[in-house]
Amino acid sequence: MLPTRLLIGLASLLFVAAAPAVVPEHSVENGAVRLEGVGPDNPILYDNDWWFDVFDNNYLWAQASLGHANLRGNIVSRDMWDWEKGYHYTFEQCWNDAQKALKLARDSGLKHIPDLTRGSDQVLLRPESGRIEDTVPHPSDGSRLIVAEARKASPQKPLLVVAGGPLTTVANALLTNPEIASSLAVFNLTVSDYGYNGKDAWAAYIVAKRTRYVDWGGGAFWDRDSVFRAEHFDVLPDNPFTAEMKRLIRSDLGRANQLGDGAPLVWLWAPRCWTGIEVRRAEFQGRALVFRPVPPGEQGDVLVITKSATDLKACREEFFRVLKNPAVYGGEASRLKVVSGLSVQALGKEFGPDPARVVVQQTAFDRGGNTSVRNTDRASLEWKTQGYFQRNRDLGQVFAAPRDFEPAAIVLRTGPADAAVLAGAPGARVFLQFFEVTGSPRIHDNGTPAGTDAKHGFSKNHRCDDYLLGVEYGPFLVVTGGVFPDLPPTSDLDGKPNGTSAGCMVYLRWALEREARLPLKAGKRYAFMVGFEEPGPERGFTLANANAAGVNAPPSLTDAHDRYPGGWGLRREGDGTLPPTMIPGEHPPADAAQREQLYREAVFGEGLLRYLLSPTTDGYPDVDTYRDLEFYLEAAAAGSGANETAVPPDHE
Ligand SMILES: [Ca+2]
Ligand SMILES: [Ca+2]
Ligand SMILES: [Ca+2]
Repeated sequence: MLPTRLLIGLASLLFVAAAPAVVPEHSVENGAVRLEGVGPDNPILYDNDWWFDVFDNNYLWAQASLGHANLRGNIVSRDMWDWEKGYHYTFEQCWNDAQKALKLARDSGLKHIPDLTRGSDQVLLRPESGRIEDTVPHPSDGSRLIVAEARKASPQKPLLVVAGGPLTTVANALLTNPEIASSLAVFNLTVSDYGYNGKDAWAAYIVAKRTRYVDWGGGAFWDRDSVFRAEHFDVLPDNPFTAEMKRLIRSDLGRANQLGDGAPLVWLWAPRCWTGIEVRRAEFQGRALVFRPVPPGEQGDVLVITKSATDLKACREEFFRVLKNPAVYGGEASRLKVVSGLSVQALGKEFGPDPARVVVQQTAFDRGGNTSVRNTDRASLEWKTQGYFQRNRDLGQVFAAPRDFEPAAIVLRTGPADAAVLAGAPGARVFLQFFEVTGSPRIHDNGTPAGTDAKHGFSKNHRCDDYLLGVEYGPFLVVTGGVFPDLPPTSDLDGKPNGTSAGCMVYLRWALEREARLPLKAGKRYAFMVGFEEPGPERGFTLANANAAGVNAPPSLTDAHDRYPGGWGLRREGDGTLPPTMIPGEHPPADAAQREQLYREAVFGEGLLRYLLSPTTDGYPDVDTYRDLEFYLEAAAAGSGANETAVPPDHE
């Protein structure tokens, strides 16, 4: 006889196996469909069979090129047409199609498009028993990529798989690793009865039953010429990537396929594209997957967006809003290079700048206060009763290049007060980013000129809410791989100051390997910025700086109070929302959607989204307009070693 505990275990296993699929949490707000935990910054995997019969990859890759999509991979799955007769197409035909599409995009200046990954090349066969768990899986690099990315995601912020081909690769991931189901949301246009992407119907059935699934059309297809016509594409700039789209829309295939498998993509960035949603039940019938209406009071499996609940004009507008943006094909975002090659070294409390190496410097610093860089993990974010989670922050500084040079290192200094080095900083990975700064700064007094009180900031002085307009920050280089040195923390693991100051006022040299150096031009303005690459508990440190925000003088960037008229301080906070959403209370709001919004605003965007978020002088509650970091920007010394001279620091 089996022990009771094992019997209970078996019973719960059986229950899990027989449980119906989870219908994605959804709502319709102001005529637009919303899915809980799904937004444009979720990680995305794109999975298709053919790459020149629809425009989906064009739209998604354009978003990736702009840095607006967290695209984690492109999977090629085989077109399963006529599989019963030995397959009509080979896997290699689909693979070659995808390779051609990728080359076309890259040749046309698009950046940040991940390489291709090989997905499934054979259908999943329905087992005799009809039970999903009896299906024999055929894992591939593609299904393993889905598993790996789903493990990094969460039920609150799932991995989105946008599929435009058979769902075989996704189904394999769910068969080999059923535990990823809750961190996944899958979108497809299946079109039964046994046509289009529904040819591996058993795989589609597995996905519909095992994870959150949204189907556009529910079995229907686009009407010819209904979203796009040839003349709509005239607004696009001319390059090989757009020429191919202009060709396709003039063909019978393009006129028939229209938005193809791309309905979920435009909706993700423009929710008004979908105006309504239906819960349906997925059933395997004969050899096809069908989406049945759910009788009142009974449970469904999947969400269906019907053609009549799709705003075709909104879909078209969103598509061209993105594809006509010249930045897609080589703008600011696509200039950004991310390379490794940073190392950070603690120099001690004394530092003698070497005049032969230092090209530009700012030596003044305030003797109190915490100006923090931090990247706190979600679970450890501090709640502020004013109504927000304390936001993660990168800090930086604008400077003017007095001559042509290649920066080889920047020396910065930890701050004077109790948050100088938090317990989670030593050993954490850090980055150094550079921007080109264009335009002419103008101070906006935020409606509080001299003689009135500031609206935010740590004092009521009128300067404390002033920010800068008229400048743009073009990111061009991120150097990763630095490790924060092993300085003694100034607080304990609970964030309580421990009364020590060995980590305060310590100089740190952020040095760039030769491959990570780029030339700067005399007379131009640039900025640098530092931060932690990954979030963690108690992950923060402060930077020494001089701040004239508390000076009761008229707004000016060049008066005697400004310690460095060549530039100003900068920050990047959370997802960049300004001003942040505030829902005051002793505790975070109970409403899950509100809480999620506050989390989203407090943490950095994923991947490149963070590095492409423009910095600003306008933070909350503090501004950097009148702040200058203590910094020493060093050029590579021609033919000399790295030894320091013993000149005392130039402090005033
Ligand atoms: Ca397809
Ligand atoms: Ca003001
Ligand atoms: Ca300044």
